[in-house]
Amino acid sequence: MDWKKSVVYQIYPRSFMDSNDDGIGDIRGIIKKLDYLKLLGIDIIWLSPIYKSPDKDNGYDISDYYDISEKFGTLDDFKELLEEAHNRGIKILMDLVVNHTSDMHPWFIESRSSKDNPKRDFYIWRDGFGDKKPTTQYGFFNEPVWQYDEKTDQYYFHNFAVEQPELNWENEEVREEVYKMMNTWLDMGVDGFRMDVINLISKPEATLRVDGGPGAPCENGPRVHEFLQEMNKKTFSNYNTITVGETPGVSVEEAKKYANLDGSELDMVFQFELVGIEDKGPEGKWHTRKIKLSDFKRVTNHWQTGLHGKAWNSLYLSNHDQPRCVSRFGNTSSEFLREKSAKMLATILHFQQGTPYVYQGEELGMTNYTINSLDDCRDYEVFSVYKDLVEDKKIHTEESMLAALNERCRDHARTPMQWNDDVNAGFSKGEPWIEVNPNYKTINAEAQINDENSIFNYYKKLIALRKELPVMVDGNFELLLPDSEEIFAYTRNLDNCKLTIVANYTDKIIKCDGVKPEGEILICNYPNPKNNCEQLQPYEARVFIKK
Ligand code: TEU
Ligand code: CA
Repeated sequence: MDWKKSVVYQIYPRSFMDSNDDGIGDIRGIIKKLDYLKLLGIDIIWLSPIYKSPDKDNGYDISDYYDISEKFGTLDDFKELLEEAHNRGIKILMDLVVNHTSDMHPWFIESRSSKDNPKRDFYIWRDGFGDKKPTTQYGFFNEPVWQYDEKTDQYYFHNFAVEQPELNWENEEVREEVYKMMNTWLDMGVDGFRMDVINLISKPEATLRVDGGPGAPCENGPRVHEFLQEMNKKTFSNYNTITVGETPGVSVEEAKKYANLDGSELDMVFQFELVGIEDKGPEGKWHTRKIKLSDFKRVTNHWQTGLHGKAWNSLYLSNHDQPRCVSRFGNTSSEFLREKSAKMLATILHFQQGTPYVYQGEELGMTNYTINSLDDCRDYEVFSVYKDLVEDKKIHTEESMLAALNERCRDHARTPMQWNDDVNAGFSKGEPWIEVNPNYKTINAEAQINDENSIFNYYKKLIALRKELPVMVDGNFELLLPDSEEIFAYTRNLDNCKLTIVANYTDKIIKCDGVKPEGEILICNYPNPKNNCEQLQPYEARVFIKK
């Protein structure tokens, strides 16, 4: 399948479109909006999880891999969505969450019932170290990774919520169950998978040791490539699919194995180096520091040149776990700068080599909302992190934590899609499960679709250009002015075609004599740009093409 020319659009179903006014987005809502996505020009939809789930982590805790959550609809609704999408030439990727299940999954209910239950070994159980946990390790939501279970006097392992126990991939029966489930969805016509934390499935010994010591993170464990090659052979290589692995902590060297162009594992992976640049120290990602442009470019360059000709990049600045990219990397201090910086960011991203991902609302320049207190938040992570950093470890005060939440909380991405200026932004007539960003009166799809200068129509152009210009897909990448804290510039070259991408990353008018672009203007986020780079307007992005 031609995923190298494709653009993926991520839908977070509970916040996309509500068809029955219960305040929760659903599958029939997505069907209603397929023409909108067709208009934007995307090729593939990635659906965040829609399976049965107690929703401790918004569907990333699955209790039945074979059925659809009643909140989102029925299996028949899903089959209709598949058909309607396919009729429009749009593919659908399901979210595959198989590092862990819900604690309400029948396997776990059985597993915890007794030490000799046949499903005991489906999960990871260990004795304590004396009366302490096997290790003192903390997981992704700032909670201890070992949870005591009184019934059998042992601990089970979880990197995420307590209600997300981790599957034991060493057990062949577990792997076979997962492959069987994947093939069921592939047989139904699903076009592939986005694989949740797929590089955590093989746990290194140092993670699971029982000595009360610190433990170790379980990224890229010893058997992960063996497991993925096995999965590849037994499932998706027998179909025409697209696969993308979510791989926190992956390095360029590891990514070359996961996303090797030889097709032995996955088509591509999400790296976290870029979105995590500043996430150092005991507060992790919970800070208010901004990323330095030179760092941003260094990481981009590392991945662009590192994978070129060897593996394939996924390009993203936002998803359901990240704050809104225009708020984080752009400028929302005025309507004008929001529009310019949103288009500038899109330009920088879409001209790189890889498959671009557009997260719902990004194409409208949707922004973070204001969090005034914990009551405004819905995400499990907020409450566990607050307890750890504010109450237990006192690394944050209430105020500094609130400031960090306003920068980094995952709920920023999860407020409802802004369709129009009607009640609840046209998302639902009922009370939405999470508040609508009040700026929907000005920022909404309806206002942008018919405005030829809108962010929406700018994305539409970028998406269309990828299909027209082989240099966007296959050209090499060369970073210009690596040390500049004002300008993001690079070239792409293929055969005799050259693109020069130049962007002003500041809110000021600047001079840019260090770049001598060749050819004609291809696209720009300001009207009537000059055919040189001598002066750039705030957040101006110009792309030149020489054929
Ligand atoms: O995310 C895993 C992940 O590594 C992070 O993006 C994580 O959400 C973040 O670091 C927390 O601070 C995936 C899903 O995308 C996320 O929504 C789930 O909560 C998580 O796995 C567990 O399934
Ligand atoms: Ca609904």
